[in-house]
Amino acid sequence: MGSGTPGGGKPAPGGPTVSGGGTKPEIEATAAGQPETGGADVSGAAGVASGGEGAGPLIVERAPNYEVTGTWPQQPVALMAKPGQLKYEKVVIHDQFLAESCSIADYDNDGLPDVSSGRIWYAGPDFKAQHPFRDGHGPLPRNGSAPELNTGVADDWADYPFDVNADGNTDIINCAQVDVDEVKNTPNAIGTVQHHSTCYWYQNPGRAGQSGDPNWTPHLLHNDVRLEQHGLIDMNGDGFPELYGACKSCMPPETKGYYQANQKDPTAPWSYHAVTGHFTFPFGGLGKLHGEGGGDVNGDGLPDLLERTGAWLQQPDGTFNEIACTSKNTPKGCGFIEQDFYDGLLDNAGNKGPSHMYAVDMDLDGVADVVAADWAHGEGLFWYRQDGGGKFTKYQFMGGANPTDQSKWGAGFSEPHALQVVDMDGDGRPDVVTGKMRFANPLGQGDPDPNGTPYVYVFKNVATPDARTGAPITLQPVLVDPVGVPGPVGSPEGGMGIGRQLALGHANKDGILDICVATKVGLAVFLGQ
Ligand SMILES: [Ca+2]
Ligand SMILES: [Ca+2]
Ligand SMILES: [Ca+2]
Ligand SMILES: [Ca+2]
Repeated sequence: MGSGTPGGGKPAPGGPTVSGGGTKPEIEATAAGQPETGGADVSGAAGVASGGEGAGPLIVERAPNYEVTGTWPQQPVALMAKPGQLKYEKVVIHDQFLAESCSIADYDNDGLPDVSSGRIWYAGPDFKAQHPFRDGHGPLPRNGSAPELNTGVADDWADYPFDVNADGNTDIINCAQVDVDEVKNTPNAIGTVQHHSTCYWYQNPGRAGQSGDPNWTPHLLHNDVRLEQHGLIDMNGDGFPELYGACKSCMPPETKGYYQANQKDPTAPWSYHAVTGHFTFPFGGLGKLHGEGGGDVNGDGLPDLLERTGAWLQQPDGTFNEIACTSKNTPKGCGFIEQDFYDGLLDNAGNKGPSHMYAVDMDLDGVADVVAADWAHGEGLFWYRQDGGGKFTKYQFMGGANPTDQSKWGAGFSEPHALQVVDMDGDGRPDVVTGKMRFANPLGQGDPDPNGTPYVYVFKNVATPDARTGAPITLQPVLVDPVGVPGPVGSPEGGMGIGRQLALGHANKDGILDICVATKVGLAVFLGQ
């Protein structure tokens, strides 16, 4: 084990100070990852915020939500989820490299979901009308040449829709890339490119204020947000999401954890809560780390943090510790389940790890399992079945792009740099959505099969045991893109692939879950049928 081994790290000094700590979330024990079925008429779905001092939870009316994610299955959704066939209609919005992430929400409150990506939101239902809402950059180079290590890096590595200030207008949380000097390196700047390692939330002025597409007011969320995967997760169960990531210069420095808003002052910066011990950031201190996520691993109703070396268990008072668990809650109050949730092989840099990680009950036995790729720039998809005592058995469900693996698993690609776990077809069983990120690194950086087809797949969770591995379930690949005779790789017809983050939700109002990807190939929505 290299640097970053928690055993060699320090406990998070002081422990996270979770305001409103001890607020135990009420989490339904229904199939995790399944979209909340909120009824079709809950526009204005209420979020619950702990606001008043000692006054109990404050009900806040937030804008309706159209996205779903495996790290925050309790979030209310504006539409009742309906079963689908895992067949998709592909809508290519554009074919440029403008961003590596997208989001689904109704930004103009006309009742029709829209899509945002980078500095622009695209109005539904056809996503043709473009509405810039911030500075940023135009098209970036994406032919795989070496300089693209710096020039081919978008200022949108993750974005999320959320009505941060509870005014009924959905805002956009945007996290930039982690370490490239954007002033020197990012071409086609439009105004100010969002500074590396920052997350901002952009305040939606509302429909009347959107006329002429003025820039939305930016509010700095935090200026030190590293690691290549982020996601929303409600760590304290108050209905307001936290954002997971890693901080380089917070105190203590070089840890993985999460960022939390002050709901009483929504424009204030978010505070960082270190969860893990110290990790030596790779490449002389860069934040190019991989693999983070979360979910309720030990079934106490409190979300826990996942990263490549194990699961960090949130304690009832909101703190974390690195006392290793030998079995469930043994010793009492233990906070760390040591388990490599990646290939565990040494890498010189220490940046290796999975992509987005989830604690979801995959085999519906009542115990949360973990889903993780082996290496975001490599090959192999896995889930880890947890027994009742916090021990994990690792099951593969896809390998690499070579013919032998393709034949064995029914699919094969490298670089699953973004991943989601959600019940996509409404059968109550959580499915896995991922694909290949084209040119996650430019050529010559050691990424396998760099010119391979950038696929998008849903892995359908079926109750049949997997004869190949002995797993109690099978994750069957269902090809989303490209279907039919593919066009040239690098064009939308050759496959969109996935970006740094993918979004699942309702891009139209038929209730069947859709997929949004923003990649070096372009921006597309896959409408579930
Ligand atoms: Ca709309
Ligand atoms: Ca708002
Ligand atoms: Ca929260
Ligand atoms: Ca399970």
